Amino acid sequence: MLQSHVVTISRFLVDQQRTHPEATGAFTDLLSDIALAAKVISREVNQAGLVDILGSADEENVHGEEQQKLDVFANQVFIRALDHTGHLACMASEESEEIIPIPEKFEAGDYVVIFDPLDGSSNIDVNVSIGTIFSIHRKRSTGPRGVLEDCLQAGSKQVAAGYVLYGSSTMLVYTSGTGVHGFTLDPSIGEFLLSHPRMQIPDPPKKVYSVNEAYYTRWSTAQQRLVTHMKTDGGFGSRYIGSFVADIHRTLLQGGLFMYPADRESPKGKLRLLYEAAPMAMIVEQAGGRASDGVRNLLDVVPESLHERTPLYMGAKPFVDLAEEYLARSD
Ligand code: P6P
Repeated sequence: MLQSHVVTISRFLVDQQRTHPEATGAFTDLLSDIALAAKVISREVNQAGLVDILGSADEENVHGEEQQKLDVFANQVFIRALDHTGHLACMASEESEEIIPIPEKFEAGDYVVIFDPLDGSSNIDVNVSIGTIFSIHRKRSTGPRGVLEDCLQAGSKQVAAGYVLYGSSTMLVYTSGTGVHGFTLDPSIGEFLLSHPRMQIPDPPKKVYSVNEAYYTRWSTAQQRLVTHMKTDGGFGSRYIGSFVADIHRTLLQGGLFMYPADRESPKGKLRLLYEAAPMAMIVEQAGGRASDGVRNLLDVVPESLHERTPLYMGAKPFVDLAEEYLARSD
């Protein structure tokens, strides 16, 4: 029996569009296309153990990392769901060195979508939750189609941002600047249903830090002092899944502080600014939290290249403030 309060993502997007008289419907269509891609990827991810899609694709992505077949599949699904809609000026993906132009045979539009099609793919074979992350900007260049500069915008310029978490259930979480909204896929009807309206980091937040402590010896003294404080007199617990989308999703729901610091071997950390840090920073800030590179707000960072990395600290505001305070102390 259909409950009266059931709201599909399509219904939600149409209702949201009504609050913007100037809206043309392009954004609504774009989010609907992303939701479709998410359903297709979710189906494959959830069957990964059942069909011969496990294991690596014997190819390497732009970062020299062994490409899992699901990475390749998810990248293609995202591109094919969006490239013909007439809403995009161009795209960019973790799996593609250069920007992805809209084929000449298709009309181009005003939006730019930058995405990580399947983050955490090294977790696929051990059945740990993985995710898709997307960032949406408006085209800034004056030409007919998008160019690199349209992708190299500060996170504060994002029109919207979101992620899909392929976990015990598949969730799509997004913000377009008026709150964070979570939808859970009901596979029996193939619909994303509103399950987490207006997500807010709890206040008081749970005292949990989330970082890979295996790199402790590579950290700065200030970073070492921060984590030592949190695990001793700070009274924090620790949770680290090792899948960015899952770690951030938990942080949104419970509070805490997620960190991927710079270290001696990775002076900019591991995570990417454009399609990991910036979209999640918009979401976390819309949920009442903060996101920093350790020194300044992540949303203020202007990217210089598509795949640049950044240290990142995101979660409950008091804990990000604490991290910046410790990191500002000289060694
Ligand atoms: P580490 C997964 O490989 C990933 O890209 C993110 O999802 C995750 O947060 C991070 O790397 C984990 O990295 O160095 O702790 O294994």
